[in-house]
Amino acid sequence: MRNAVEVDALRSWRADWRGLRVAVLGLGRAGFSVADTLAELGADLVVLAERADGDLSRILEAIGVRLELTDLEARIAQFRPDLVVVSPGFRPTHPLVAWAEARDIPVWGDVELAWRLRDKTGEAAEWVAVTGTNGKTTTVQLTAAMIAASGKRVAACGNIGLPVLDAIRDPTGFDVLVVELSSFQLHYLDSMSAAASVCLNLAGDHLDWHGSLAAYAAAKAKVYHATRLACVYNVEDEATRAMVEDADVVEGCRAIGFGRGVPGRSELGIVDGILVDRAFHEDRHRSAIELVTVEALAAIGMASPHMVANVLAACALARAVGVEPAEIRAALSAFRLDRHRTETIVEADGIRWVDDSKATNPHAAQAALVSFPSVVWIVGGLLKGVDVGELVAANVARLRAAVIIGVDRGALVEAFGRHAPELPLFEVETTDTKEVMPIAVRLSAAVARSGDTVLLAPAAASMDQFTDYAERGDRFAEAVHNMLGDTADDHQPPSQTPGH
Ligand code: UMA
Repeated sequence: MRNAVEVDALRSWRADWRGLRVAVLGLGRAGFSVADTLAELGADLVVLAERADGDLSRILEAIGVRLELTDLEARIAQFRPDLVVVSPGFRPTHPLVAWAEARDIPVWGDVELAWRLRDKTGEAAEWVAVTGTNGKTTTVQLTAAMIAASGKRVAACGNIGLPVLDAIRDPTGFDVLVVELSSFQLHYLDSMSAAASVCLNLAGDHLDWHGSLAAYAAAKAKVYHATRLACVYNVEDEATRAMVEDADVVEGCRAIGFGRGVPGRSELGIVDGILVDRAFHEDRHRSAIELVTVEALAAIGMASPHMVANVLAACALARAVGVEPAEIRAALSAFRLDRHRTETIVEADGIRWVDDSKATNPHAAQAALVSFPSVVWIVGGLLKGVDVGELVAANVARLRAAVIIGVDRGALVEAFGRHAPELPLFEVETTDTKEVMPIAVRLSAAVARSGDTVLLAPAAASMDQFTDYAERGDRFAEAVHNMLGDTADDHQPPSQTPGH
């Protein structure tokens, strides 16, 4: 057995992990990367999960790691771990997490473990850490593209899909990791000291997991802890500035603001349609340097207010780690947005069909809704304990009708009843995954008029009826094409809606 102090001293790939008794909670992407890494380091492991993917279970067996799927509380007690490493999906109130905490057994997330093992290839990569309620993935991709344009070896990892431990163990070796961090991962992360960090914005999300908005905000604020060079915050979101003010950072670390207005000193902003830097620039007291024009962003479908904010944040992070303005411009001119983010599926009979399935919370849905003047809104799914009343109230004027999908329809029906009693409202009651979108699309088509946008912006998670937001968006697009009677060959290629 090793005590908590001995476990805390394990801070390098070359530390002695052999024989350390570790219970790994969860066998998804994160849990597998943890088990595989610790097996390589010679730890004594058990993986505990309520459900597990068959392929991963077989690989685990092949590398000789024990997996338990039942009686988990009894198993963890029998095993008596020195350390618990938890997957992000486990809530802090989960009985296995509570069991460890009650016994002062350290509980780390997979990213905490990755931080401690980051020196695997000798010299550790710099970390650039990105969180926020919305825009994380796009900002991570933008930042990574800018850093790559400067000639450095860079990986985008974390919540974006590639576990950080996989990036650390990649034989290529990286100079910089741009790490997307969810509030779940941040909750279980304490040691990280990033070169540059950002919380893009803060709005209610994942309240069921965290228990309260205060707990969610506290998790997000941890992104700034011990940052070395630049804490980047959103000047238009007071909560993010307050997080930086309260953060305990390495001496000499700068606070850098970004916003869509004219920038003050140590800020990035916009002057006469040009994104400029008044932060990482010798003469910042008197002048700013040009990064890119809003017009150039419009050409790649990234001129909407929230996209411009993401670009500014990415520029701030990239500048913090030494990327030059010309390299930023080169990266942006080649950049393409991912699918399911205000993606125009097709325009037919004056009606535009738009997939923003990525809008898994009200804040993201709001960013999509403001882009269109007249909307038939397909909304709903798993609301995760978040209140949708404000979102409905703020958008009544732009709505032609609403089509409600998902399991949490009651809360939406109630919100529309209260804030938009006159609005035509349709409910899709089926629970059959294959049927939801065809019905929603038919209902939308019946009510949409020329000039309208039919917008899938659910403001909710997808797991009640779909595998993930990508499947939800794909089924929407398929249903639209089927209804319009076009064939796979004459589908318009996916594009982002330009200029909003
Ligand atoms: N499990 C339990 N009990 C629980 C929760 C999970 O037994 O209460 C087990 C499941 O049986 C399964 C495993 O844990 O074996 C799944 O773990 P997980 O839910 O933590 O998911 P992973 O596959 O490990 O993926 C995680 C992130 N998932 C979550 O945060 C829910 C992925 O983010 C991330 O890409 C991946 O690690 C690699 O870092 C996804 C996500 O939905 C994209 N993120 C949320 C979001 O973006 O809104 C936060």
